Amino acid sequence: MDLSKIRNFCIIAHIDHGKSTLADRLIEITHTLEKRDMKHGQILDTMDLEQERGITIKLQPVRMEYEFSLAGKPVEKYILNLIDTPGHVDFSYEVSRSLAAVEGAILIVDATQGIEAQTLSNTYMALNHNLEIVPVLNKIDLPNAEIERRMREIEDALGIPKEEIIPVSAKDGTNIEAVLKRIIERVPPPKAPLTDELKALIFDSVYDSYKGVVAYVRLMSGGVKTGDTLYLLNNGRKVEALEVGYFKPKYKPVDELKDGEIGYIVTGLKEVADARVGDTIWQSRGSKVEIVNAKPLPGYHVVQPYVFASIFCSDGQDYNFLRDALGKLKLNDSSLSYEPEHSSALGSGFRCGFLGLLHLDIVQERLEREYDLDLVVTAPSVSYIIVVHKQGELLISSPSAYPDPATVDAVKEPYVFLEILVPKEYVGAVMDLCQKKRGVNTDIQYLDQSRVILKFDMPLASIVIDFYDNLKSITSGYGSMNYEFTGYKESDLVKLDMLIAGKIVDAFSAIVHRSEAQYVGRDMSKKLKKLIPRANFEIVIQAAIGGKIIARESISPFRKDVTAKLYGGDRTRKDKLLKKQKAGKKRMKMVGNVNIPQDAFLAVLKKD
Ligand SMILES: Nc1nc2c(ncn2[C@@H]2O[C@H](COP(=O)(O)OP(=O)(O)O)[C@@H](O)[C@H]2O)c(=O)[nH]1
Ligand SMILES: [Mg+2]
Repeated sequence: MDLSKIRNFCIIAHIDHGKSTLADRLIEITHTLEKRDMKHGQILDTMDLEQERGITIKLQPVRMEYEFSLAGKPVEKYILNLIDTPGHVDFSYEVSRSLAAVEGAILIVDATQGIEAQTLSNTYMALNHNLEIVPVLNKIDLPNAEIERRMREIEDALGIPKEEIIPVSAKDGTNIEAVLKRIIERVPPPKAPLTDELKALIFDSVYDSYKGVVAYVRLMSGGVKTGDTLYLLNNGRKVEALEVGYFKPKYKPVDELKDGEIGYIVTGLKEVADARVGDTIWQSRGSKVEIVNAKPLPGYHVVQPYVFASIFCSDGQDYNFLRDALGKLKLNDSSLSYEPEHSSALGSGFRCGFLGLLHLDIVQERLEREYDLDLVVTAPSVSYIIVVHKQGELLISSPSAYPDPATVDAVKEPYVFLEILVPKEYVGAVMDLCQKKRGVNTDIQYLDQSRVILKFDMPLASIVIDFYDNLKSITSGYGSMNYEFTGYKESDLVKLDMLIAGKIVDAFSAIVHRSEAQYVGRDMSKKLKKLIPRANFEIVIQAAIGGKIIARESISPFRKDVTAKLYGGDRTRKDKLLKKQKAGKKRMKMVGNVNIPQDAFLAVLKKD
């Protein structure tokens, strides 16, 4: 294949600015799919969940062909490989992996919204990868589109000359052809390879129930044919290419994929973890290089989950179903982690790790819908590093793993670089919110005359619950944010225990900042007081840090017998009431001599 006829690019933008819709138009105009095959909008959002929620979760490649006459040359056929990406911060790993597989990026900005937090972070990422950026201003059909103003904004904030920005409407198709032409003109073709070896970068790896593990690859050098014997350089495995092909956007088998192209290889492997993203698929080809000397491509850093929650089945459902369902989800989602956990209150379940709150939400929804499970999911928290006296560091993802406080020298928590974009009149409110959440402001920049970029050094724990909703509400919906994990930092954190009738109830333990412990302890005590039924003795509820009580509530005993009111003869009524009480008891947990209803656990622990 003539490399000069190939263009590889991705589409990046803040969420909802129109990436998937623009991809639809490009697919149409190049006749990659016919109109009748485009049953719905955002055709590259292939999962049901993506369609229903109108968001892109996974990257999705598609190959298009387009005839064009470049700079007065005769009309020639170009191969265009596009990768659509998700806009939400939880899935920025999908974006960074896509960027490493291409030479250019269409950067979309919504003409009604302007630059938002992910616009900035995505642009920086694309520039870091030395990609040619094709700027597009979308939604110009809307009456509130501010074309002039937004173009100036892009010029000022991103340094992209106004004349280069292509105004389009992805919805009604205005100016789409101009985008295609610009890509062919500006995005460089793949570089000529420096070696004869086959080197293919795995930028995604998915599990298909018919094909097994399919590696999505960018061929950096060399080609690959069906039936070839190949090697994975990082894990040393030998695989056979059972099928190779490209994306239309469905799998389209071909005999051979060539140098510079984007396509897929069916590997015969059973788990996506075996064809890990970032690994290099290799073959010596015409070169004399032997596998021991072969150099893998740079690949990707491995992402770690930082947000954790426990998942349990609700009453009467089988734990084994949940285990199998998680196993199947994990086949296609290598960033999901889980390990078994037992809670005295909620039974057997799993402690699961996620990339963020939306990821957690989506996993929960997929488990419930695709596997028909009814789940209890606990409120999310983060992981901590505990420095244990004379023993070193311990990474824990659940407060129940917190060691004896007497042995703890220090506790570290995950921090993020948080970037918030707001109209300037909201700066004060955002500063207040972030300071309350232990954030430290590190920078303030004006994006233009009316909008400001605020940067913070922020504990991740402060933004995992409610933060985004708070930000939206204090900024009348105008604030947008992006964050990036920066590392673990020592903080004054303590383990807060809840005691009921003198006994610690594990499920209620939490790791909190010392300055917040009193407030959280009081709040929990009050909540539990409302939720735990009276007994014929006083029930004391306490919050404690390492044995020191910091909050206390008590539930006074009742004196009356419940059945006392039911005077005399009516035996059946009395029986009914006793039966009802018994049924109620089933969903109680005994803690010492106190019955705690399951509902109390749920009310305190449950997410939402
Ligand atoms: N009016 C109008 N709406 C658009 C245009 N492009 C996209 N949209 C709408 O904006 C929303 C988000 O689009 P989508 O392509 O899913 O955005 P993505 O998150 O960047 O992929 C959808 O409701 C689209 O129908 C456009 O040019 N004009
Ligand atoms: Mg999308």
